Amino acid sequence: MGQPDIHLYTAATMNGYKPVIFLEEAEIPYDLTPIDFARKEQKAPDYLRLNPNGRIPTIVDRSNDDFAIFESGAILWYLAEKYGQFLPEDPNARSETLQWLMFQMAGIGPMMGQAMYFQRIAAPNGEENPSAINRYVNESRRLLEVLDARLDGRDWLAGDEYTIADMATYPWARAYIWAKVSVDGLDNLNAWFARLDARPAIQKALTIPAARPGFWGDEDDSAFMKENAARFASDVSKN
Ligand SMILES: N[C@@H](CCC(=O)N[C@@H](CS)C(=O)NCC(=O)O)C(=O)O
Repeated sequence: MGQPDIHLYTAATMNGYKPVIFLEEAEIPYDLTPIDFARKEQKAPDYLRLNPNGRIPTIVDRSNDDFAIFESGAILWYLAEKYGQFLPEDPNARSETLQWLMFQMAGIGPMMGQAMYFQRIAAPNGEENPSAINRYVNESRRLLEVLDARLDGRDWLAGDEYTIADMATYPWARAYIWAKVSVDGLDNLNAWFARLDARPAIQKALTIPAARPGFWGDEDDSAFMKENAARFASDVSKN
């Protein structure tokens, strides 16, 4: 057997899990290079040629002249088109999928990312910023309420099927414990979490390239929190 078409560069983070979820759900063969942030592998010149933003994830499609794709939303979109899965054909359902994908990329991800940063990295490293914490936690909660309202009477975010919008949104929204954002009273959202938690492909994907149970609140996170904050200590001191 030759090499698989798709080569994935990723790490065990919310954005990093997204392409893994697609590839596992669609049962597409792929191989993987784990990127080690502690060694700054995401900033290495060879990697920056693939991903000018110096972040993960990235895929390279060997069957398409080693075409490289960065930005996790664009990666999911590319894979969905290449394999004809998880992106509806119907124009309106397709547009809805892309609307909710953009909502995740531009809203849920950045806001919950900042909520995490100020509480899980800046504060333990001696930078307390209550007004930033309030702003990002409140905005994250508001966005999760938008998801909850959208999921009223529906199983999935777009059209009537499971799509790349669900795949993109799940790792971020599901990490509400790690972001210290409450989902109390958001019954539709919690039911959607339960539907996705139960999928074998998701369970597998969340262990690749490594499991991070602290993100989902499945373990005492104090050791994980300390280790995570220490990895970013030098970035904080540069601010
Ligand atoms: N908008 C980008 C964000 C990617 C991103 O922020 N990745 C983080 C991990 S979730 C990363 O690579 N962090 C390492 C760094 O900032 O150096 C995407 O969705 O792909």
